[in-house]
Amino acid sequence: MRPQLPQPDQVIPRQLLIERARAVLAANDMGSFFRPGRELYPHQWNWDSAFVALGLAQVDPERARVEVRSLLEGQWSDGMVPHIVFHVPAPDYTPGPELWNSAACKHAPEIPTSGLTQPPVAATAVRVLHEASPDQSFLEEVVPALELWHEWLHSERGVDSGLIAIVHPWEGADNSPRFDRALARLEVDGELEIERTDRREIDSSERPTDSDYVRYLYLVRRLQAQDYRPALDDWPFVFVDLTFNSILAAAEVDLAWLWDELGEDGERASTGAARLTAALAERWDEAGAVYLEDDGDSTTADETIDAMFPLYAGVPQPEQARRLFDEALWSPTRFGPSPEAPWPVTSASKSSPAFDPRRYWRGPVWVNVNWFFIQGLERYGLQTEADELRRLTLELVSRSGFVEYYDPRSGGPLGVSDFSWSAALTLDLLLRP
Ligand code: 9WN
Repeated sequence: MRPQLPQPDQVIPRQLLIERARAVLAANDMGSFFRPGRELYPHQWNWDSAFVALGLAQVDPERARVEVRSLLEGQWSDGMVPHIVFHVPAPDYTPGPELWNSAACKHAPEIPTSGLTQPPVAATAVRVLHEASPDQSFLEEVVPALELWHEWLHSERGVDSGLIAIVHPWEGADNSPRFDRALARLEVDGELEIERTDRREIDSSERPTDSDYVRYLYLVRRLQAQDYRPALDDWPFVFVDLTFNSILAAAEVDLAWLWDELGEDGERASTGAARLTAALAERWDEAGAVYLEDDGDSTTADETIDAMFPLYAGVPQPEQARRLFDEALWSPTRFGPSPEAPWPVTSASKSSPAFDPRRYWRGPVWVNVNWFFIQGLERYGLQTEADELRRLTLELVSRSGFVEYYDPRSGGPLGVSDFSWSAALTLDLLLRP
């Protein structure tokens, strides 16, 4: 029997939802960039800005273009687009520019930035933007920069399988249980060296632990000593993140499409997409109906959404996509709706001992994650399934507002309130034809 799903009794009218989403974005607009949220995130984050540009494509494409330009202002000369760009001083955020000290690094731009990157959503955002509001000169301006970033990901972070690796949890879903084992292997001693501003306004039960933070900062210190360019064979945290790789695979297809719009050959990007897709396909696990990570068996203890992300990049065969939906994404014991936790998609499997429905990437529902899976399901023609996930996602934001993440049991708000990407992706879900 199907679990009892929340009924749309509290859904607010579509027009009002659009207005509320736009109001959240207006409040987070810092002029040249959007902060992710007022309480915690005063700077520009990489994939947050791409999501904002993607959502704004339908309502304010000019502002969306400004967002992409300002993100690319932080690009390093070797191609990396950093995970944070510090456009303005904001002493209330740690770790801030002084910890990263990008000025000391060979490839860094003038503007202070972090030394890591984040999932490359920007090419996808630029494609959505161009489809909504074509602007050839904007493409001429930004496509070469995106090309450089993607090339850098392959050359700097490529591993033997053809996939790419991340070198810090901040390049992915911070405290996801999928990083636990790799983080536990680090030989770290010492105390937390900074005051954590993240817990001033957000309850500590919703954020990463101190033990996680000690490890994050230990990695930053060591990276800094190497200009943030570690040799992968000599680095203690090399994680082949399927989420990152799936997002890159889809973004490569979008980048090739953008080159085509410019009348140029996007051969490198198409080849990159094909290589990633083929390597991801190798990770299919027939028994678990999901994809396996490098760092162990994703059907064991710490299974997370990572195991399903190749759906977004169109990696599964149609029959594998069907199984992935039935047996994992919508399974009441894994990521789907269940009587106790009716809101999908949980960021960690409910069967995982690490599942924690309130703590950040360890169980709560995220709007961006749902957005990725909606795109994936639609790609496979699983329209009823995509529509149901879209309906539940819209109902969640209607009930609880555009917050950072949601408790899958109650649908209640968690983390930062008035969170930019939750608002922006709602606009996309509601308005993109
Ligand atoms: C560290 C801004 C960012 C998101 C990340 C999310 C979180 C920062 C944090 O917030 O990361 O970069 O303080 O934990 O994990 O995905 O981009 O919204």
